This record gives sequence, C-alpha cells and structure tokens, in this order.
Amino acid sequence: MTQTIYILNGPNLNLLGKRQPEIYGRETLADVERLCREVLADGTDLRMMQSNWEGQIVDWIHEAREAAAGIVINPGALTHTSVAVLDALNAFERPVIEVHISNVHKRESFRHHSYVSLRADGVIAGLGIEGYVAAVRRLCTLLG
Ligand code: DHK
Repeated sequence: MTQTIYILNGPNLNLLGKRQPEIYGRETLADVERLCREVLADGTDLRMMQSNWEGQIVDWIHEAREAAAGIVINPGALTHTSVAVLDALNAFERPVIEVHISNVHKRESFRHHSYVSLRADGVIAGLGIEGYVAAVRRLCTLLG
C-alpha cells in the first residue's frame, strides 16, 4: 500500500520564487515538489499543498490523520503565531518535520519562537528549498 507524505505550506509560500528572493531564493513550490519526488522511497507518494488560510492548514492536518504517513510543514508566519496549528499537529500521531527555507534564528526576534517546534520531530532551517528534500528523506527513513 502506498504511504502518502503531506507537504503543507502556509501563508505567502505561493509566492515562493517571486517574493524576497534574496531570502527565499528563486525556486518555486513546483521546483520543491519536483526535487522532493526525486527522493521518494518506493511505495511512497506525496501531496504538495499551500494555503494562505490558517483554517485550511488545520483542516489538512485533520485530513492527514487518516490519509498521511507523515507531514512536512512550512507554516510560514503561522509558525510564530498559531496555537491552532500546534493543536492540530498534536492530534496527528505520525512523524512531523518542520521546515523553514531561511535561517529564522538569524532574522527578527519574533521569528525565533515556533509553536510548531513544540510538536515537530525534526526542525530544519536555513537550507533553502533543500530543507524540504532533507525532510522528505528523513520521513522516508522513519517510515521505512
Ligand atoms: C517563511 C515565512 O513566510 C516566514 O513567515 C517565516 C519561513 C520563515 C521560511 O523561512 O520558510 O518566518
């Protein structure tokens, strides 16, 4: 049976490749998906999703309870604000890897705190979009 990894992206990540490329790079979410597909283990698939709406992210995490073997999440700014996303992830019983494209610890102090890190099994920051690839590899290892 195929195991599905959900890759969830929060607000403004639809603009990846266009907004602040000096921070987030020039690659798009489509590039992220293509690179992640290259490292998928046999019997594993992925779904790439993005929303600017907190409730939509929460709904996808709820859906993942039945449909996903693991979650890679870049919550965007919700990282620093959303108890709702944290609570939803706490109701998900399989591995969660948190990804930030930029090194949030080198940026404004409000980006240094993450609600999601209270739940994440791994946290990646500052590797650019390679962070997503590392996260998918890690999930494939854990799901192996
Ligand atoms: C993306 C965002 O949109 C910011 O709000 C976060 C994160 C950092 C990233 O580095 O991928 O603070």
